[in-house]
Amino acid sequence: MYPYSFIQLTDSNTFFGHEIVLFHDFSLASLVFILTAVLLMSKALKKKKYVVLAYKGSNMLEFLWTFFPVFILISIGLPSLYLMYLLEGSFKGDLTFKVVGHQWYWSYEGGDFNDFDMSSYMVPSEDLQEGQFRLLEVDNSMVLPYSTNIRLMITSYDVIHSWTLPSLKMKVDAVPGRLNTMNIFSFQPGSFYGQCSEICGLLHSFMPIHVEFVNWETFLNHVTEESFN
Ligand SMILES: [Cu+2]
Repeated sequence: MYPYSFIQLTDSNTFFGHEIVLFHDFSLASLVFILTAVLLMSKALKKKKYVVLAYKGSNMLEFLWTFFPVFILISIGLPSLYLMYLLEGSFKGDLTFKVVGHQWYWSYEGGDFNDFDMSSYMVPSEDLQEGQFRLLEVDNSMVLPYSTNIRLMITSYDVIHSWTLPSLKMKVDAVPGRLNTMNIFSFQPGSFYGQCSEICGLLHSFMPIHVEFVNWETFLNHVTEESFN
């Protein structure tokens, strides 16, 4: 069990996910530091003990109270820019899959091995088997090989949806008439769940995402042997 998963961000299973979590922790630490400093200062000022009656100015003090905020802003801004470029960049990778959002299900297309186009609907609560997650299980989950760079192309058929996997730190808007790309990578096998994250209508809450990361052998068997609708 991962003890902090319940109060912290979920464990990231991808490289840039670690960077995102680090950045989140660092920003939060900076925020707490600033908040504490401001609170202490306002508390100290309220006591009237520190009111300066005749203040002649100090270049050193002015330098410090300019330098420290600028330093904090730069130390937050630089990693933020770095992350932005890291996440924006998409490359061809070893496999390409297309994700299409519909009202209200996802469909996955791929042409690397055999052309397939499968729809992925939520399993209704009454059909759930023991151990399955309510509102998260789908009939056809996306099966991908782990430790492989995969390019996803995300678009929508009708309205804006958002393809989201918190455990992989992925969130890409599916916009009709536009093809968004993002690379997906997991360094371990596993089962990851997500939900549409853009209010898209009546059944918005009932179009979950389920991605299974398996080894290449299982993946090839899945892609070549099964017949997709
Ligand atoms: Cu949606």
